Amino acid sequence: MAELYSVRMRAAQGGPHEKGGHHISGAERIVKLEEVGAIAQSLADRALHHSKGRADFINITVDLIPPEKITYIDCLKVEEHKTSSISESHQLATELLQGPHISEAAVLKAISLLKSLDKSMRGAMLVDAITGERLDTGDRGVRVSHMDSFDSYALGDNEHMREALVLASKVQSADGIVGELCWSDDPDYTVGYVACNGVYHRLPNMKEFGSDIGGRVFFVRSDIDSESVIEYLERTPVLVQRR
Ligand code: WAQ
Ligand code: MG
Ligand code: MG
Ligand code: MG
Repeated sequence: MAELYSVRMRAAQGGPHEKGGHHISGAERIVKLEEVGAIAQSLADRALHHSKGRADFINITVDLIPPEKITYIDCLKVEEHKTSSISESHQLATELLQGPHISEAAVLKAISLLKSLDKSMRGAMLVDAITGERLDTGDRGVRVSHMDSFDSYALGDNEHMREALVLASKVQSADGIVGELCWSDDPDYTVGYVACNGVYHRLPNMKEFGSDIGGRVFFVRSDIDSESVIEYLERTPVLVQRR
């Protein structure tokens, strides 16, 4: 099998993230050697032409993934929903997520955590699926990385959706994660989603048009060791397969 490389980009404005720069964009792919150059170029272009502003710091990292380190998972099933307001979307998100594994209180807590952000985080919050208690520390959040789809173009030509579906599929495949809530930080993109029970529920009107604040919450089972979940999400290479 051809050797695969992880190509990852993160970009900020006002200097690097670790020196207080404002996060503009992050994206990544897993590709064959001969695609590395073109993908690195397209990731750099994306950071330089982003609706959140032009990056003045761009970091691109490339590393080889040994084939035996890759985990293959199935893509979530997609369901589309229609709503006519933000409150209706948040209400529907709550109904879809709540169940035996996730309490209504935890979802309401998660929505209010996302709504009260005054700037977007780079990663996701971890929230206890029953109590709603926030489990991650610091303000970076958990950054899901080292994932791509086998056949990315089969997932459609909406880049936001393709990337979100890959990320959400990896997140739901983690042992101990039972749900996710997300909306974009891109000011012109108000579609968000919730994921649970093998389904990616697409929801319009998840935030105000023009807002550059978005975020993600991962709902975690109380009995799970969050360090091993974080290790899987941040470091284990995953390729998502069409089902
Ligand atoms: N790991 C964890 N959290 C992340 C990651 C990541 N790799 N990337 C982004 N986030 C968090 C971070 O807080 C961002 O501010 C927030 O999520 C939103 O990221 O049409 O585009 O990349 O079906 O702006 C969803 C709907 C689009 C797609 C989501 O998110 C559809 C989107 P964005
Ligand atoms: Mg993104
Ligand atoms: Mg899971
Ligand atoms: Mg974004």
